[in-house]
Amino acid sequence: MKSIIVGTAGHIDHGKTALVRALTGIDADRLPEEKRRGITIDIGFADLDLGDVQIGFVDVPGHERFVKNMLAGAHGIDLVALVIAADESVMPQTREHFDICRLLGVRQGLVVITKKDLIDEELLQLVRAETEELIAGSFLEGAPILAVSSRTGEKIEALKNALRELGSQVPERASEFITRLPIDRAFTMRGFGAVVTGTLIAGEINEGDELELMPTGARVRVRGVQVHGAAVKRALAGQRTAVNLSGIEAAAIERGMTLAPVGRLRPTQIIDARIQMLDDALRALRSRQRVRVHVGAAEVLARVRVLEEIGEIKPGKMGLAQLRFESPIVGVLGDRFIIRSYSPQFTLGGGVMLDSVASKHRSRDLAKIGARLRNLWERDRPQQLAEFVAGAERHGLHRSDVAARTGWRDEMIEAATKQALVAGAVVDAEGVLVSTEAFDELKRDVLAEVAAHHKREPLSRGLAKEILRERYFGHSPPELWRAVLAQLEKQGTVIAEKEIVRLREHTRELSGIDKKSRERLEQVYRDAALEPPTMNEAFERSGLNGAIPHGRKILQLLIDSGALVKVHGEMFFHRAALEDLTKKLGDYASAKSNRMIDVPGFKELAGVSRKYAIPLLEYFDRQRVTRREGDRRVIV
Ligand SMILES: Nc1nc2c(ncn2[C@@H]2O[C@H](COP(=O)(O)OP(=O)(O)O)[C@@H](O)[C@H]2O)c(=O)[nH]1
Ligand SMILES: [Mg+2]
Repeated sequence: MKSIIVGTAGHIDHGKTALVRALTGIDADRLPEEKRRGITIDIGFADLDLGDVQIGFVDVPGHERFVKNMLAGAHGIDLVALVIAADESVMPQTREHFDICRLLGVRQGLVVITKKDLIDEELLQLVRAETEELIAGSFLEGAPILAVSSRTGEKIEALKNALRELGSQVPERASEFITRLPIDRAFTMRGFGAVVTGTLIAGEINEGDELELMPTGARVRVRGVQVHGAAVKRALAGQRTAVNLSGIEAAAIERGMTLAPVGRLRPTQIIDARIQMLDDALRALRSRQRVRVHVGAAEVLARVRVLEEIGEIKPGKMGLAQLRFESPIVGVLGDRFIIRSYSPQFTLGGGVMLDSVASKHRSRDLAKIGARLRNLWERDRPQQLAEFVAGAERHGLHRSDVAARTGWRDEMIEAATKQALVAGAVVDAEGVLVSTEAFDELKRDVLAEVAAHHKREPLSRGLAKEILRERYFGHSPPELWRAVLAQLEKQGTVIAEKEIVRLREHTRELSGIDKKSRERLEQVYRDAALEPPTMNEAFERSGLNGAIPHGRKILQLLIDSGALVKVHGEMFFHRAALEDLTKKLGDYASAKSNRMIDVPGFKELAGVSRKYAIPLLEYFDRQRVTRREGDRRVIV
């Protein structure tokens, strides 16, 4: 069994609500005011079981003042029933609703000419002709046009058959998208608490699910689910769904909010989109213009920034624009929306969301942005993913960032990522996706920076990692920095030590004077043997005391080359002295059966005072030459 949503559309008083009643027996006008005035003000619902096809009807108001409400119901429909009264034929809202359906990307439907009982065959032919003219060249061209009477019931059965037939052709809703229920009603039901309703446009909702109410992010739990007025364990995409929620008051929920899985969607106030203007839009879309945007069941005000060189999108034209919303919305790549003028209100056009988590663009980047956005629109999923990643430049994207922009399920993201990786468009930097281009650039910059450092300071061992990280990765995730460094190391171009990075080929070249200084400094330590001077004394003795920073670098060179060993703090020993002592310890041990030595014994053996004996012993412990046991050491 298949569930589809059928939306009515058409001018006021053309018999939409009467038609739904004739088909289903349900009066979709549920508000007392609607009943009193005999007009539809808000969207209403009814359902019809046609055996293999279950239809959820969304009946919309035709009055021009309530287009806003019409829009809250018109998104997410599978089929439109465009209703035209035989006695009035095509009227302004017939056109406006039909335009809206086209802009929302509705792909299938039929035309119902109502009130057949009021006119003769000749007039009916005229209405048919006008109808055909209206739908020529649109998705409805060639669709069934049925003349019926809701009053007499004439041709209502034929209409049901046509709906069943069309319904069976409606493609299954794609399963690779995360659950989304744009909310069109929220109310309190005594004994149950908060209930919301909407068209489940993707995914499924199960009893017991934990969901998130967007854009506020409030956590809610599903206490119960109803589809077509009956309790079910699970609602599926394409069904009119009522959800009983716990953890929230109905008063905190508004039409236009969206129920979604926890942590997947992201509230946003800037989107990039492709806009299609209506041929008869009263004016062009211009930058800084304030508009009403209807997305899902929501209506939000926004400022326009046209992303085209000419600075506007003329009636009948298509173009790119950024919308900056006055309050947060949620949406993903491919979501459709309608744009209406602020005041007086009329429909200007519609759009498709491309980047739903966009940032402001610089004018000089327009060409680049345009190319990117067009790719988002035209390409396949791996390329779309690569395009999002490229747009994130040196920041890269986590998979969750991709999810927020696309609404794809994890499996879809994984599949697209794999293909983008194989194509070489993106790099997986320890979980962060970054474009191959940005990754290579980062590597080049790091290399250049390290090389420049070596040039500036030939005696320095390398550049502090922290400086590099801050300079190039200050605003990107830490994974990216680690991945770039790891890659450079793997390629063998750089060597990363504890805190510094250097080029592999970097050798510190010494001037003639420096070479002499190094020899003298080494000699000072060699001569001092097991009683080395303090660092400053050593600099003094080797004539380096006038240039201490320089002396330190030379000292570091001696340490790096292994000539000097740091034993404790600023206490350095010449390696030869340590090797001699190690040998002496070995001889001492072989002469003793228990291989033990205490501090006085060690002082005597080494011929040093306690000041040197303790650091030396601790050094030997660390080197596992000795092992401490109480006051004494075992010579290992
Ligand atoms: N004679 C006749 N009147 C109809 C028919 N369908 C609807 N009407 C009447 O037209 C008026 C408007 O109908 P309604 O369904 O409320 O129109 P809506 O505004 O498009 O929902 C009501 O008075 C209906 O009784 C029909 O097939 N024949
Ligand atoms: Mg109505």
